[in-house]
Amino acid sequence: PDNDLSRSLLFHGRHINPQIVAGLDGDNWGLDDYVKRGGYEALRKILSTGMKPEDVIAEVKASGLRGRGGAGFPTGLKWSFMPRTFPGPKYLVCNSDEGEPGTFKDRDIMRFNPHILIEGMAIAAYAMGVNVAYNYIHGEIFEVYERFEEALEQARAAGFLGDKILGSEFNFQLHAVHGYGAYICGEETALLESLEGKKGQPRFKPPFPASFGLYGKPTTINNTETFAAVPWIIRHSGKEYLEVGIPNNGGTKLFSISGDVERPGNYEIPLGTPFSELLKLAGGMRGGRALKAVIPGGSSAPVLPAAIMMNTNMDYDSIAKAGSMLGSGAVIVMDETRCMVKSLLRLSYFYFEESCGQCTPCREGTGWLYRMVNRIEHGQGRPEDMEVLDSVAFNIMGRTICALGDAAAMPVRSFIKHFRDEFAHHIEHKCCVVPKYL
Ligand code: L3W
Ligand code: SF4
Repeated sequence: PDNDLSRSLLFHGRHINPQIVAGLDGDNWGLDDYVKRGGYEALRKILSTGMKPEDVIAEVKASGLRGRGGAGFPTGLKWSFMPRTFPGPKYLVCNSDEGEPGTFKDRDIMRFNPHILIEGMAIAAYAMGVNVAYNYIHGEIFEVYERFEEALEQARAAGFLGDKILGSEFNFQLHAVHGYGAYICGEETALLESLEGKKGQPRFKPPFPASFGLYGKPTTINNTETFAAVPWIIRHSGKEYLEVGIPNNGGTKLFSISGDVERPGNYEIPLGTPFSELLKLAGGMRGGRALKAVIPGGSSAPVLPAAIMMNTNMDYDSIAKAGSMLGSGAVIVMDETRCMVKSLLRLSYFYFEESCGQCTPCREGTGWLYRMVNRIEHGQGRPEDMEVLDSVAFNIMGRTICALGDAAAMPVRSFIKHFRDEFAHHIEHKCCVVPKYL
């Protein structure tokens, strides 16, 4: 519910949206305010009580925290993949290369609460026996990069980063890296290539980064929001975090709501909250118009029609059951005036433009998809186009090095599945089904 702010774990106990944060930006993101809110207590707790690394991992496992970057992979399990003893360095990497259309949450964590990320990464490093980490920040986000650098300076000066942290034997260096602005650099192995100074192109998996990561060394990569959830889990407990959400979907999640709502922005809610409540938080549909469709988890997730969304809860399992993905939590809301062909055209162009070109099905297929949707939108569609579109999308899926191929194909298949009539209308009548006066 709108007034239950006690469950907001990441944003100082507030739901954040552009209206609320106006005027707050810059006031309370710094170290002193973070410490006043109980910040760095979790790190202090593990270092002063000598909590064992494996106990930290066990707590994260108990929390049910799942990766917030898109895949929803269990975080504690991922941490346990890191070899405990390894001759040579191991690395920790934060994926702040937020580039998924519709997603704008990680930049707000770094903008409004950067120390929560630093603390979360320090705890993760302690748990996995890592001494060096990097935060790879999307290349098109400038002021957030600068703020994070400032927060790093504050943390170093206060002894939360560096050698012998808080008088313990734990050494931890964290560096910010400004990325190159390519969507594909957010794919974890492309990000590693980019960090190494090479062209950001995905590697084959396996081997996974846990065994062959940065400079070929064991590496754990998590999303910004995933690390940011960790201090709360350690300060309270994994069990309490799990109980905030629902089984197998622990804690809160940030949802970036964009599109046809009254108050777009980031909202932090417990996993398992009905979509209808989230929509209410965002002020409802703009202008009182009817809801037509929702992309519930960033542009890579299949689109769902209103009737399904209004009966679905916002958690990994419910959204999967409804036929889509929670992904990174980017909720794109479309009202009755939106043309589904034009919407798909925008998405298809994005994937065509961002394909790194390594594999033929993705490099060529994204171009075919884009060009076909483009001609349908512009009144030159052919009767066989829908079948060809579906077949091209089907043939990309599962046949590429990274998930971008699937991400390009899934929206196409879901738009045609749920809004077939609109595509047929475009092809037959060479115009849009949505009345222009709406
Ligand atoms: C060791 C194993 N590690 C899996 C690790 C793996 C990775 C994580 C999840 O895609 C999704 C994608 C986008 N031994 C392992 C193992 N791992 N098995 O677990 O792996 P995976 O392959 O399921 O996913 P991924 O390649 O990380 C991510 C979707 O997210 N997406 C993209 C969002 C983009 C943003 C953004 O711009 N900020 O979030 C949105 O839905 O399509 O499906 O770490 O190494 N046996
Ligand atoms: Fe590059 Fe696309 Fe292949 Fe991914 S699927 S490696 S983006 S060509």
